Amino acid sequence: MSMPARYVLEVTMLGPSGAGKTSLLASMYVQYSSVIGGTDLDLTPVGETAARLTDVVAVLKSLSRSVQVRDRVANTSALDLHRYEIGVGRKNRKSRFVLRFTDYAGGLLRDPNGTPVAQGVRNALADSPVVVLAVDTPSLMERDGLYHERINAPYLMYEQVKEILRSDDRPRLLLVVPLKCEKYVATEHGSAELLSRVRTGYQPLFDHIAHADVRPRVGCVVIPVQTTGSIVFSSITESPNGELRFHFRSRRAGAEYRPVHTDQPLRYALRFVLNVYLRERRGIWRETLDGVFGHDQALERAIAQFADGTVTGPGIEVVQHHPHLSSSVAGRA
Ligand SMILES: Nc1nc2c(ncn2[C@@H]2O[C@H](COP(=O)(O)OP(=O)(O)O)[C@@H](O)[C@H]2O)c(=O)[nH]1
Ligand SMILES: [Mg+2]
Repeated sequence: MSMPARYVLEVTMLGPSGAGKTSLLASMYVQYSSVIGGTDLDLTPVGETAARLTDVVAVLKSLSRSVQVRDRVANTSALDLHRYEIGVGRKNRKSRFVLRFTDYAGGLLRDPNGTPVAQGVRNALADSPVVVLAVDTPSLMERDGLYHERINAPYLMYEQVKEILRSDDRPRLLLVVPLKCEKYVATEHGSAELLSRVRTGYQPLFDHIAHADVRPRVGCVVIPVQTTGSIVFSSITESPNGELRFHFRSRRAGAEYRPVHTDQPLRYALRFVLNVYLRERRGIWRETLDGVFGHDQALERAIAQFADGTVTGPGIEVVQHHPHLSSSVAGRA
């Protein structure tokens, strides 16, 4: 099944390769059925997406059972564009639209000459009302952030976001998502520390979106997500040739795969997009969002209900409020 372009909602995932972007999608998808509860919403992977995400979950589950985990396994696909499509609709009905997550490696962004793939990324970025910035949390936190610039490339990410925001003045939501963060969010103090490191580690980016010309159209939420819930960072080793290895271990013997907050990015994203649709009757998103929601009020209600499950604290924080982050009236109609 392939959806016509007018029913596609782009979500771009920025962030270094190995941060855990694909795993985030996979955990979100498998957890989804247990978190949507009584809402009338349904997610259905499109085409190959189901098999690919299921494979990733199998890996994550086996990670949870192993004692010592080596991270950053061969990243041969640094220049590939990864697309995952998930259909969204009401229960027992055909999907109404497709969320297309474009997850790609930082390597693409470094390509100055604009290969067709890099160009594809730029187009997806320009068309994304929601941009997810994945953060490799151990690089940010360990050894006082020694590896943050090398791994997370915060300036490159800043440049990307700046470029999108300069190209037009559409409202946008930036979700900053620290991953592999189990060790740091175990306590309230740790969560606060993580948040403060995120702020300093990406300060030029936050300063930029807080600028008077940009602020009115950009919302930003930091959402740490535990994609396994059971594996915690343990140590970093660096071989003589400079190869970095991040080691993780099971929280305790037999700790189970138990993701935490994988649903939150999706809830915030859908709330924002639904509000743009309902409240901004003009503007460049109009055409996209009319196609996506198609004046299906039952779907609007289902999404609004799902979006009402957003949570804040500890660790999850709206760092820049935007009116479209507030609860939608559609859920109560
Ligand atoms: N320890 C740990 N490893 C993870 C977690 N999520 C993903 N990984 C591993 O990190 C590596 C990169 O993950 P992936 O989702 O492919 O990253 P991507 O390149 O950003 O899409 C893989 O080996 C995953 O198994 C996590 O929550 N904890
Ligand atoms: Mg990936």
